[in-house]
Amino acid sequence: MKDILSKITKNGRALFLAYDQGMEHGPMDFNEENVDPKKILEIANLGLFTGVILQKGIAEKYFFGNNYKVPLIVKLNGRTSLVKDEDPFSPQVCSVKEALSYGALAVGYTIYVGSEFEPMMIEEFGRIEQEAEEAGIPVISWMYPRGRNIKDENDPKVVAYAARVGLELGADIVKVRYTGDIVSFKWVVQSAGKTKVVVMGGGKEPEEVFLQKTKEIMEAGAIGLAVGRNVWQSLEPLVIAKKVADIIWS
Ligand code: FBP
Repeated sequence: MKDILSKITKNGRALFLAYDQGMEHGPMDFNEENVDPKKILEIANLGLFTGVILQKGIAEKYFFGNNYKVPLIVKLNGRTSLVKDEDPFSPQVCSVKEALSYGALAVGYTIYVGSEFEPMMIEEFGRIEQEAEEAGIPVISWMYPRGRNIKDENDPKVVAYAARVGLELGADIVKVRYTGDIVSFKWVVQSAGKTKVVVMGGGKEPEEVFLQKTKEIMEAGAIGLAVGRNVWQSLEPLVIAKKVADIIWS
């Protein structure tokens, strides 16, 4: 397991640019500019990011063969927001082998912890974890408590449980939601043990709120962020990315 994360971290810290929202939310997240994957890859490639997260289609059609220096992380499962099921399931749409063929240096997978389909996702993740281990690449699991059994997705107890499940299942990094305060988030990080923690960005917030949150997340012991909308929905994506990077690597 030595140094398995070194290709998608810098000095043990991470800043990933997430761009799988076109699948998860649809183009309503985008404007004329950021609807174009090429524009996002230009942002991701300017040196501040330690990874860009894409679904397979964009990895194949925009990343592959274009000599981008930013490490590619391929998201292996996905779903749309058009399905309004209370208990979500996110099926695998890409194999580890296919992700590697596009140049992936890591793979990601969402588990909706607490969903009635949790067992299927855990099983699928187990297989992916094994294949990634054989290929020598890290696995990031999006650990999202969701479904009828989850009363509050932000409940620190539930987020800590989700982070712990990531450790139990062998994830190298878990991506979780910030619980809103340093004390409760420290417990989330502790619960993840040797599995590293990154935090999802969420919907666009005022810059100062987002930067303050970033400081707290780092103070609590996370290794960084996997952020999308708060960067590429900004009028100046590189300016906010630089501010976030300065906090992460301070
Ligand atoms: P954002 O920073 O834009 O929130 O992206 C993080 C992310 O995890 C994406 O990878 C994913 O598409 C999205 O959030 C899923 O969010 P949700 O399921 O909460 O709508």
